[in-house]
Amino acid sequence: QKQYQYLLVDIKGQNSNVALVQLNRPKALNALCDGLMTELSTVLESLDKDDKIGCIVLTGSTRAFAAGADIKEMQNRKLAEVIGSGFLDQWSAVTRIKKPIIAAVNGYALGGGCELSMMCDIIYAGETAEFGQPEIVIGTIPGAGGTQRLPRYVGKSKAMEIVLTGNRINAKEAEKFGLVSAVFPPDRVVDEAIKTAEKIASHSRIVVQLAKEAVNAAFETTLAEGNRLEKRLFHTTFGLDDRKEGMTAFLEKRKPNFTGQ
Ligand code: CO8
Repeated sequence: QKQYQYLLVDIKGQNSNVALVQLNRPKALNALCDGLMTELSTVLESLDKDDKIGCIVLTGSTRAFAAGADIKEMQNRKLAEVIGSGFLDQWSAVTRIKKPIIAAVNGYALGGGCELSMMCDIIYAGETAEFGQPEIVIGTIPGAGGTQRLPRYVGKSKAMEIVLTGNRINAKEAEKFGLVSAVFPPDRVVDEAIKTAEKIASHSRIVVQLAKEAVNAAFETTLAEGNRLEKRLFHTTFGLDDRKEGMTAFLEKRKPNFTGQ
């Protein structure tokens, strides 16, 4: 296995087709420094290209998924410098990954940590997880989608409350508001995420990619445009061997053998 400074990367699942990426900067509660985010985007991009991998699980530690962007790194930055250097531009790499990413969140998911979890496609939480956008408390505002993705998950009033007060919400609340899709005991979250990832990885890779693209369009465009794109992507599946194989296997009452073609 390749060694990283801020990450642990492992291959999981009965068919070794799930990648588990663990943020590993325990001394700073996985604060997302430049080096960590650069490593993370490089690793995700290489997993995206790896034919053996069908789904990615992203997790942190029991204490923290990630406690935000690195405040030490930001403390003395000036306006011209952050604009000029495109400060934290590399974060958007996470949103360009074509394979599904499941965030398995234990402990703090704050600021950039909450935003990172929202860039993923599914969020599972441990019972002790806490989500929040506390940027306002330190004199700034969310900068990696917190003001844009959070309202799409939880609605305006709740998002405003979270962004304007800096208060944290717990896992149960996050589930109730629609931010996370399931809550598990802390020691089960990663395993449950891997189980779901294995299920996803058992489907056709290429069709999974089209499905992710279609659902994501729901957050980017109008209903009419989104439906038009969905229809075209649906039609596109008819150009794939895997579509024919899936339907044929169903009718022959056997398991499909997908090739990703
Ligand atoms: N950055 C740097 N270091 C951190 C961070 C952070 N975000 N969070 C915690 N740490 C460090 C602490 O400084 C401390 O280090 P040391 O031991 O050297 O003093 C260590 O981690 C442990 O932290 P605490 O002692 O504070 O642990 P507690 O259990 O007492 O508290 C908390 C845990 C509640 C999580 C607390 O650490 C905290 O409030 N952290 C800051 C949370 C926060 O404000 N996050 C938002 C940061 S701003 C942001 O994310 C902007 C995102 C913009 C993204 C833009 C992308 C384009």
